[in-house]
Amino acid sequence: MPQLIYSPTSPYARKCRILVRELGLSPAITETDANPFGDGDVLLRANPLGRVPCLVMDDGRALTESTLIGAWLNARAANPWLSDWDDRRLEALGHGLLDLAVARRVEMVREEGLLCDYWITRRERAILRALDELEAEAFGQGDRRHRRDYATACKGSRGMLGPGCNFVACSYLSIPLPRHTR
Ligand SMILES: N[C@@H](CCC(=O)N[C@@H](CS)C(=O)NCC(=O)O)C(=O)O
Repeated sequence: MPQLIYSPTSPYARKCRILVRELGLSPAITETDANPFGDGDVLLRANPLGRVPCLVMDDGRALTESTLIGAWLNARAANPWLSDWDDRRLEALGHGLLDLAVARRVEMVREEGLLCDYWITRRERAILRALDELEAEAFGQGDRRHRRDYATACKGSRGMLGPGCNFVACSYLSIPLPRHTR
């Protein structure tokens, strides 16, 4: 049976785990919890990159990118989600947003004197630009709704990979950071 190696704190893994459930594939995929920073055998044997998520297929070969895993899961579903070029465009934007959100978090949880304002501010500016664009596309130019409304709109667009990815990115961005960060 295919095995999805994940960590509960990884938003990339969360994307894949949501898809497993939404696509009705839970009975056909086993899930194994592995902290990537523990460098455990199970993960390193499956993925030389040492990252989660990682999906080990029946023949033992592994898929090591969440977008690829998502496409693989979708291809196996009885009722696959829409994934045309426009949806893939939105998914790529959401995936980039997730990369920025994770990079910002990594910067912000460094010890006090190691925080780098340049990188944090650079990530934040890009996150805000991406959210502005996604919101303008969803609601129309000039419609200044609350950020939460965009996450809710994405959640409402079930059945499409792009909004699904953007929903996970928005939820990850709303997680509070530790106290010593700004
Ligand atoms: N591009 C990869 C990113 C995966 C990724 O960076 N996962 C993080 C957890 S959120 C990880 O495993 N980090 C461990 C490391 O970088 O050593 C994907 O989309 O799956």
